[in-house]
Amino acid sequence: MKKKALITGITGQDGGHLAQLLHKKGYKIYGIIRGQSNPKREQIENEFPYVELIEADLIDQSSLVRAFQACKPDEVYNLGAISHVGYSFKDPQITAEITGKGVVNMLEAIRLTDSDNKVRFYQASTSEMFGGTDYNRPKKGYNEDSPFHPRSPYGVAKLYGHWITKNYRESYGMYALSGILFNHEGERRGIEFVTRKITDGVAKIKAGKQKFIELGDLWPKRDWGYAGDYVEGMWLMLQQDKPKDYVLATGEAHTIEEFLDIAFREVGINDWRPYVKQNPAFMRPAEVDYLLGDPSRAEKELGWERKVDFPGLVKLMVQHDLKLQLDK
Ligand code: NAP
Ligand code: F7E
Repeated sequence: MKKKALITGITGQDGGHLAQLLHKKGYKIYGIIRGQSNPKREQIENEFPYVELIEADLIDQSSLVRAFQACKPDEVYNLGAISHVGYSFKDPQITAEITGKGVVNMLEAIRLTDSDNKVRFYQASTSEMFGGTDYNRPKKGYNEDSPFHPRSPYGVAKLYGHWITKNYRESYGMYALSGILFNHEGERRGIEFVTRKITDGVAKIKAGKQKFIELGDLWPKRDWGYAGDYVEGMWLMLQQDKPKDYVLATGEAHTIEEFLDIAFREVGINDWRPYVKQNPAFMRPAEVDYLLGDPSRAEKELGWERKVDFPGLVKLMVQHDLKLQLDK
């Protein structure tokens, strides 16, 4: 019998990588897609013909119950969210509804439909929950026991999702866990995130289609890994005997300036400064200065390892975006 997986956020970056991974592993895959006429439906149907799409929405509990009844999954990956930190300041209430309350809607839908208590549930938690606890950061980076101090409506909503997942595990004995993932990027990353905005801009500048890139603050540090490596970690977490939360990170933090250095050099430009303008529109009411993760537990207990390093990630993204420009 094929194992069945249900993925929310199938149209997003991680949803795509995870669908590819689970397909290779022989899973039957269901993906939740929202909206009357989601513009990404056609793209998903073409790219992942093996994924069966189910219409549902994280803010509509009854649609989730119907989805679970329809596919009866063994594993559930809850990747759906308003995931853009900057946007969450503009629409904090919808962020709370989807990114926060959406998680309890999923857990309740499982409780109502899974009478044998067999479903394994993965919640997409985030390093943004650590946010402003830099003063408290262990030398090796944040780990599963570090204190939380979210700095955005997104981080606050994710913290609710994190604790309600733990609460359902402790209250009902559900196999429910959270992966606390640090930033992960790649060729499927949305254009609204800083890494892809830079690599897309660099490719367009190289192709003569754009003159400069407008960015916000350039000094924040992030622990950036490759999304393809991180979905492997998600899957490994759900294969363990007992549900437990894990941090996935690279253990290295870099500034946006360092990202710019490598990205521009990849197209032969040694000084990016003439090509980058700062625009306060891309700055946030509260910034997270420095995120560094310690993935020791995942490495030791799951045997997880990241394969793509920081320069490799930047180059992979620039090369992908250059190819897109050449193909146009
Ligand atoms: P993403 O590309 O922004 O994808 C988000 C997905 O959520 C999209 O498929 C979107 O569907 C879906 N969604 C939004 N609102 C929904 C709703 N009401 N009902 C159902 N689905 C809805 O995010 P990602 O980078 O793949 O990240 C996956 C998850 O990991 C997210 O929960 C994110 O917060 C979390 N996370 C990401 C990172 C990272 O660095 N990427 C790190 C830590 C945690 P539409 O196409 O319909 O909008
Ligand atoms: O910002 C700065 C920005 O939006 C990174 C999400 O996947 O990872 C992601 O959240 C940094 C911040 O990612 C621009 O202020 C400067 O300091 O690419 P980002 P994020 O906020 O780290 C976490 C782990 C998640 O969980 C989230 O879902 O870059 N920055 N200039 C900019 N950021 C953007 N987006 N655009 C700019 O122009």
